[in-house]
Amino acid sequence: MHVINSLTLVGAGLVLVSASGANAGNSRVTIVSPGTDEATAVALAAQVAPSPRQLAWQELEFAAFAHFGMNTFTDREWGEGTEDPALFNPTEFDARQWVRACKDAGMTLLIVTAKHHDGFCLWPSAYTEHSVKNSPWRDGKGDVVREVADACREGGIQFGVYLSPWDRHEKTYGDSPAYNAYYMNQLRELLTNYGPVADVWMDGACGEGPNGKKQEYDWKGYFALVRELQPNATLSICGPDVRWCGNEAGECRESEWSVLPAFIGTAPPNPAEIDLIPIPCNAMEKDLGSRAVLRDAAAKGACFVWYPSQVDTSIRPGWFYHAKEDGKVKSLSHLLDIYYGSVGGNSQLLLNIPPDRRGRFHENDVARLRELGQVLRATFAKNLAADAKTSASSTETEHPAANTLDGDKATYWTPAEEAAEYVLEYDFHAMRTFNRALIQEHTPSGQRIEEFFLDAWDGQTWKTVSRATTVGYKRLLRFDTVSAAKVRLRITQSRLSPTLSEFGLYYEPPVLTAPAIRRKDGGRIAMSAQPGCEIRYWLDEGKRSDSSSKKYEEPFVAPKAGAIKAMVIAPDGEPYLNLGGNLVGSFEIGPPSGKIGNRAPKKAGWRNFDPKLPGAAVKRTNDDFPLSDQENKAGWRKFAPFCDEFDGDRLDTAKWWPNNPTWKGRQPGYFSPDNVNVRDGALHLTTRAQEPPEALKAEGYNTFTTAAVQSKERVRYGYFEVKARAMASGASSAFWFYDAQPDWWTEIDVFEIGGRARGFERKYHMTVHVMKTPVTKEHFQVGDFWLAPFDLADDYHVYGLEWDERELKFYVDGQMVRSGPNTDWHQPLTLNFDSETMPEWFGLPDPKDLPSTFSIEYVRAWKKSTGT
Ligand code: FUL
Ligand code: CA
Repeated sequence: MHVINSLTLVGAGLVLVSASGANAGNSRVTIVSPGTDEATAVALAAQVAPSPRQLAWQELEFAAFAHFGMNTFTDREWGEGTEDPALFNPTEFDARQWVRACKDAGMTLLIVTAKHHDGFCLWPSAYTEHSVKNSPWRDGKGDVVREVADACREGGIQFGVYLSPWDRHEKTYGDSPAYNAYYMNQLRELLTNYGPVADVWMDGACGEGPNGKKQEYDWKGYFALVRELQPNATLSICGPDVRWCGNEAGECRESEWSVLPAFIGTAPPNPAEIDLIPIPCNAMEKDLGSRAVLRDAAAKGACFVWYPSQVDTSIRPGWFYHAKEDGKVKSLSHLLDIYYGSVGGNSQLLLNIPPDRRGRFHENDVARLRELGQVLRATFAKNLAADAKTSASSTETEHPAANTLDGDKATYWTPAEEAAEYVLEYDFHAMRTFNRALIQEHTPSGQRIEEFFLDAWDGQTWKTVSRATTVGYKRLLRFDTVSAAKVRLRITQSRLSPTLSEFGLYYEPPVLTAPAIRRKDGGRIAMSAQPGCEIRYWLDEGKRSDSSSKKYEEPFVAPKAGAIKAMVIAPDGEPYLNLGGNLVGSFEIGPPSGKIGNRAPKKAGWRNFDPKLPGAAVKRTNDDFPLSDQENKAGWRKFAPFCDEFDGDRLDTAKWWPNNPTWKGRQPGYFSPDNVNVRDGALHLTTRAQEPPEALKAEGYNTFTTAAVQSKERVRYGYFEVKARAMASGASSAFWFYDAQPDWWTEIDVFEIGGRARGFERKYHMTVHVMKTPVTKEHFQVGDFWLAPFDLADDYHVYGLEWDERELKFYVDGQMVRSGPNTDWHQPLTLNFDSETMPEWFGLPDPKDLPSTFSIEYVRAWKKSTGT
């Protein structure tokens, strides 16, 4: 450790250093005179801090780049500058769609290429004819920059511009003063006409002008103008605020220092000018800020400056859109690697998404951004260490360790005195399971940590979970899942005293993906999926196929032709993150030839029973088991995620939606959340003679509002029992299960009751549907009804569904009324209660019967102890 107290005079720089050195007033530059020793150099570097502008920029964390322009239409990466403006003609330009996709991923800033190297301007610049104003797009009246700026503001993200200094179209390029004036005129347009600009991105590319002369860029003039017009904007890459990480592949350094030496061995700049001049630094150097680098620079004399890293990379191989790269969008795991390396490695991530010729982000990119955002949100939703009890090996009274858990970057821990090692302990007093950690330094005090360890207590000893070097603004750690009741952070190397503003532990759930299908040696077909998951597969030979799935157990001999498709099913309790994407894998065996499997006649095996209720009704002796199995012969165990006694005064929104999130109801009845109530120990779904919202009229909703409740989780197999009373009107009362995935949509309607619909008063309808499976779009259903000896709307009855891998059984008041073989219902489904208007089945409800209410006293679910 290197402590310096009070005043230290170092060459031209006069630096105040407190004992801990933690000081929010630190400046972003320090001048180090030649011959300064290593210890002094390190202490000086430890106190260099970001400017407020840099700090705000760093907190943006994740930014979007949109390379769009002439190259989009010529399928090139670098244009010549001779392209005809008439080529620029996006057909469905939609900047709001860009912003939505960025927000889905968690991005907070969007930078658009107002002008790339070809000189074509995406705004109608007054200084050139080479712009959108001479394109057919929006009859020459369009302005991409305006629409992007507006969409960003509307969407609540920041807006930035890329303005290439290199210009292959402009005639004055190469005639230095004239071109510099041209460039600054364009900057002035962009920075005065489009509202706040958060970042001005300048690239250093520089070619010869038409006169054969090399253009000398007037960086100082450009920067001064940006400061004048947009004082809060950061100047990136060639500018003094933000440094290029050194590659465009998204690769990150393990030790990323925000403080580095510049102007090594040359006359140091006036510190007051540091925000206005280019910072000489070889961004591609492997090591920019280690002690060795500081020492060598200090020996020659240098200037230590805060110059943080930005990782810029594209979601596709190119910066611009090329249809041939539609299949080359970076994978989710690759993007996560880049995210953790950059945002989690003391850099800002600037990820490029090239809009296509429509002027939209392509579907593949949009889907990937959404997935990325889903994973990040699922991971960082909850700091699992937030309620830990903290302690530290040493603490400065004003900066206790609890400051690292308060969610506030401005508050921090720092030790009372310097030591060889600092230990912070987080005790949860209960087991926590995690696989990600977050550590942040208080950068307004400088960047200090050089090495640290994260250890977890396994009950007997401390085990190191992860080790890393620098932290800076943010360090994210990834490691295999750990369960522990306490962890500790050991800082083993630091410049001056370390500071720590935030600490967090998180759990990233594994993502559910389609099974992998391959042919093994010997020709048999093998499949694999994540641990604990089940694989169901189908054989598909085109038109007719076997839509019922088989469970994959072991490699099997493949049929001669057709395709094999397989879907993954996660175990209950959703330890996997379902991104809603395609969970079906497929494998082509060869051209179809003949039939593979024939489905059994659909009704085969279904049977009705007539237990002559209510005389034979079963008496309840135990609430813990299904009414049909009061002695629990089958070994049922309550399955809490799908149980609800509805005893409170509101719907438990952790479990249920107060509507159907993907369907508004069967016209004319509209599912209104206002018609869902929990009171008097039951859930009530009401249908009313009431006009739905005006805006829905066009979609055919009128006259009636009805109600729906859907489970947030999905479930497969088990025993499901409700005690319910159908509504006394012609609107339906239904208890059903379904899920409509793009490839797989099945449904089990446990009951659909017509209540007071004429002729339906006693009919208890049970129907199972297959809407589509990965191999067939052919819809079929098997349905029937049981005629009750009572009106179903008169009283509460107990209805049950027993659903396992082999069979489906339906119960009323504890007695079986129907059963059938489970040929097709192996998909995890949502549980639903609803009331629909059924104009073609029950007829529209008679307004005299309304409002009417379908009430559910409880829903209980069980699983067999064996798991099914
Ligand atoms: C580079 C440019 O040459 C590329 O075309 C792209 O704009 C990238 C972000 O910067 O230097
Ligand atoms: Ca804090």
